[in-house]
Amino acid sequence: MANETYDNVTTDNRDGILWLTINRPKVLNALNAKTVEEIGRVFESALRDDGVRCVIITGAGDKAFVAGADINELATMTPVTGKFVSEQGQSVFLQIERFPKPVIAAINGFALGGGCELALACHIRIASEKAQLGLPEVTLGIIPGYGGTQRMARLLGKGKALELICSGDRIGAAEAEKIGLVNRVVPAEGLAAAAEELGKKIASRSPVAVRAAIEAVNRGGDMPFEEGQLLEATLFGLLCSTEDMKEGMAAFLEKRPAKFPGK
Ligand code: CO8
Repeated sequence: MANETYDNVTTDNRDGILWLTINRPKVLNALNAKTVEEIGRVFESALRDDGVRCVIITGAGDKAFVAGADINELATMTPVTGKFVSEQGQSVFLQIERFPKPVIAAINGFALGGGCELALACHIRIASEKAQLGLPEVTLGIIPGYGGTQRMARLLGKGKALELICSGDRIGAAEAEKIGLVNRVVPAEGLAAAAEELGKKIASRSPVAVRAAIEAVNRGGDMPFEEGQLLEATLFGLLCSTEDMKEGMAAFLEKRPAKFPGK
């Protein structure tokens, strides 16, 4: 991670919590193709880095998480480049969703279009009370292209997703929490601490168990129920062979905190 250089994002590993900040504040952190490519590289590098236990994604400045794909770039797209750029983003966002360590979106402001889709790809979303979320693509004559039609419908149900996607409406943090689009809303000044506290808590749990939980929920959710249950049982069985399982059980029985080796 130390050798990587990025133009449009910054990274900062604080005690195993990797902060990934989308850093194009002049355009409210809009995602151009280069930024999406850099996000992908950060995750590739974080995957191999044992010093990273959790990733928190946020936006630079106090106004926006990410205000969408970069409309300057979108405006020049042809059918061929549009499909390519959409697929490139979909593959990076899938990399985030399938990341084996927890990924938290700390939504510090506008999370619109591709920005809302980026938050949807994260495992957990915490929003500042100043956040505004939405998928306004239809106001531009397009639809979400970074997995938003699929993830929003799976998270909120078809009816609510179609209302938001087809109206293009922005909603505030409180409404987003009410419908389940974000897990929790906190005061703006407490957002970083809340995200970090949750990240640290998850990082203190068994890494192999957390990894299996993410896989069971994500992959299982895309399977018929019985196959999802089979995946769950198989992962459960696998965990019974781990040092983490032995340590977790022993620590409970010995009435001490567990120290998971992550194996
Ligand atoms: N792209 C490029 N520039 C942007 C974007 C964006 N998404 N959002 C804001 N900016 C720029 C503005 O143009 C402005 O630039 P300048 O200072 O040079 O005029 C600067 O950021 C500040 O923005 P505003 O002055 O507009 O700030 P306001 O506080 O008045 O408004 C809003 C903030 C409401 C967020 C407003 O900027 C806005 O509506 N932005 C666009 C939101 C949007 O429509 N996002 C969806 C884009 S489409 C998309 O994300 C598709 C994703 C899938 C793509 C898949 C295939 C590639």
